[in-house]
This record gives sequence, C-alpha cells and structure tokens, in this order.
Amino acid sequence: MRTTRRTLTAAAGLLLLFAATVPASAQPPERGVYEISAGAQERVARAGVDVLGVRDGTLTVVASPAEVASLRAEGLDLRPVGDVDRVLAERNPDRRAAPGDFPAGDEGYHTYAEVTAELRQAAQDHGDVTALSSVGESFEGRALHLVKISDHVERDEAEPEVLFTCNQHAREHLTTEMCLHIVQRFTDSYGHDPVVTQFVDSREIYVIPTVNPDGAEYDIAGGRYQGWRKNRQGEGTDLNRNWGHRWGCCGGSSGHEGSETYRGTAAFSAPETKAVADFVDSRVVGGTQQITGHIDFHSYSELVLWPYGHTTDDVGEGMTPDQAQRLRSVGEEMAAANGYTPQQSSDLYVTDGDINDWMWGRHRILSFTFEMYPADGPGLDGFYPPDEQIRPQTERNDAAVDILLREAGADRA
Ligand code: 0X9
Ligand code: CA
Ligand code: CA
Ligand code: CA
Ligand code: ZN
Repeated sequence: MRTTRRTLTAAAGLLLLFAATVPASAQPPERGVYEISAGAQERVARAGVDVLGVRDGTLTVVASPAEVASLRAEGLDLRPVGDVDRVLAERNPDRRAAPGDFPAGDEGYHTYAEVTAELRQAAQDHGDVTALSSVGESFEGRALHLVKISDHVERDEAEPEVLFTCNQHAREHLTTEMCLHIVQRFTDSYGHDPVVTQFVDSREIYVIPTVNPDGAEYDIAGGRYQGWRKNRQGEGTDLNRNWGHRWGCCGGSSGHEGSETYRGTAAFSAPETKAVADFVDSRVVGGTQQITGHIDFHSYSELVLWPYGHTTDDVGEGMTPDQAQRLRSVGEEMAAANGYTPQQSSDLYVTDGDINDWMWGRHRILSFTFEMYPADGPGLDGFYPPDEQIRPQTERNDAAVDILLREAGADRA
C-alpha cells in the first residue's frame, strides 16, 4: 500500500516536471524538522525560525532550505529528524473527511462552523448566565466569537473579570477545544457543581475560543492537515508576535513575511490581535482595568509560562519584585495542578510582541500561556493529537483554571 502510494507520488512528480507551466513560486517550500543543540535559542529566534519544542536546551524546529543554510552558515549544527510532508502524510489518513471537516478519525475536533453552533447552543440553553457576541472579525471576515459567562450576564457588575483566549496559532486545534470545554463546564455545571456556581456568581468570565479562525480553517482545508501557524493575511502574520508591547524590540520575531514568526507590518496590523486588544482596552472602566487574570492556550510542550517574553530579566520594566514573584507563584501553583512545567516565558525562548507581554505591560493583567499536551513531539505530530485526547487533556486543566479564577479575585500586588 505504502509502496504503491510512493510510486504514484513519484509518478505525479515526474508529470509535474514535464508540465513546465507550473511556476516555481507556486510550490510550497519544502520544510524539514531539525534538532539544534543547546545554546542556539537566541540565534534561532532572530532568524525567525519556528521552534516546535525545547528539551534540555535542544530545540526542535521547522525550517525551509534557506533557513537551514543560513543557520548552518552561522555555525549551528542542524540534525534532520524528519520531513514535514512525510510527518503530515502519516497523520493525514487515506480516507478523507467530509468537505471542510477534520481528517477522518479526528471528527471530534470542532470546525469553525461547529464552534459557532456549539456556542449558540450554549447561549440558548443557558441564557441566564451566557451571552454570545464577538470582538470583531478576522481578516477573511469570520466573527471572532466572545462568550461571557456570569450571573446577571446582561449587566456589567462589579466582579473580577477573567479572559481565556485560544487558537492564536492555526494548527493548535486542541486549544480551541480547551476554550469550548471551559464554556461547557461553566454553563452545564452551573447550579450543580458548587465550585463552578461560585465562580459564575462572583466573576465575569470571558472566552474567545478561536482568535485565528481563518488559519484554523485553512489548516484543515481539503480534509488534510497543513501544519499552518499564522493568520491568512498576505503570507500570514504570526499573531503571537503582533501585540503592541515592545513589538519587534528584541530579536524575538521576524521582519520577513515568509517567516513562521513574522511580526506583521506594525503592532496590531492583524485584525485579529487588534480586535482582541480593543476588547481588552474597552474593559478599562473608570480608569481601572476590570480583567485581572488571563490564560492564552497554545500547544504543545506541557508548560505554564509567564511574562516577560521579551527579556530574560526576572523583574522586567513595569513590574515590581513582588509582582514578578506573584506571577511565578501562581504559575507554579497552576503547573502543580496540571502536571506541566512552570517557567518564565523567555526562559523557553525570547519572543517580542506576544500576548502575555501586552496583557501585563499595558494592563497589569496576570497573564499566562499554557502549552498543552503532548510534552514531546515528534515535530509537527505534536499539534495533532487524536481526538480521543480532547476530553482528558482539557479536563486536566480544570483545577489550574480554577486557580486563575480564584487569583483574579485577590488584591493586586
Ligand atoms: O512561540 C509562541 O508563540 C508560543 N509557543 S508555540 O509553540 N505555541 O508557538 C510561546 C509564546 C510564549 N512566549 C515566549 N516563549 N517568550
Ligand atoms: Ca478518533
Ligand atoms: Ca455577574
Ligand atoms: Ca464588570
Ligand atoms: Zn502557539
């Protein structure tokens, strides 16, 4: 079977060679998965290369031939561990899904249309505590859904507000499921589970299940995973390099449009980050930011990360030692609850323009990134866990989410 398919592919390749009408630029660059030894974080980040994971200082990256050549020219040792297309081919089953759906076997994941239907249903079934709206539209015009969950949901009450965001990165589909799980848990269990009931009554919980719906839809186009990360504006902007706190400052993003960590033409040049930021700005009431806690879900590596990402200083500008200590201790407590590894985000690698730096830098929101299951790749496989993992890996974060909700009510340090 496998041999047959490879022969067919080779034959198709030969046909393409003879069909000289296809311009070279229409071919996607062949990307490879590589490992790079310790001590390369900074140079790799500056090159705008996509880091999939870090283990004991060894980086796993996806790089184009040009990126490989330039990193090798700098003296870095890149060891090929796999070919992106082959990894994706193995994860893309032969039997394709219905048009627009996830690949066969992974239908438990929600497409954008299914996310929309699920949220409408939740708002309809639990209208007393649930309101569905949007913060704006994606580049291609999809609504960026916003769910509010609270008692007296139609009123703006004097309760601590908390925000959960998911799916800034297109291929990190498990995170969309995480936000859906949060919505389902705090609606379905309201009035039944005392912990849930107490938080819904005493907090205003905001959930944005997909910050990058265009990218997520593109990633499953044709019923096959594409390994796509960015949004769909031009060649794509990495939304988590497009936020406006010290945007592009520190070698933690790329100025090249083709790069996987392209920061965009300006801070908030992506409509998706701009819309979410405008919403958060709008929660300043009477001079006080109402949102006090935030988690942005990503995958993968099983990490809890806190700001700053743009500097390796433990106490960055606009942060007192007490505040830095609070970020660390809440991060460590959440990590103890879900079994992830806690660290300051720049200890993983330096980024500029990430969401946590803006949430803290601009609004002093206690803001974390969770990198979800799995702990280890290999490579792009890590973005596509089987749908059987959705339930265990989202429930795994219930206790950590509750810690954030509790801390959002604490006095600010
Ligand atoms: O690089 C990112 O945007 C996040 N990792 S991912 O593999 N999901 O792309 C991590 C951002 C956290 N910030 C820093 N590491 N500085
Ligand atoms: Ca399955
Ligand atoms: Ca309320
Ligand atoms: Ca309020
Ligand atoms: Zn991510």
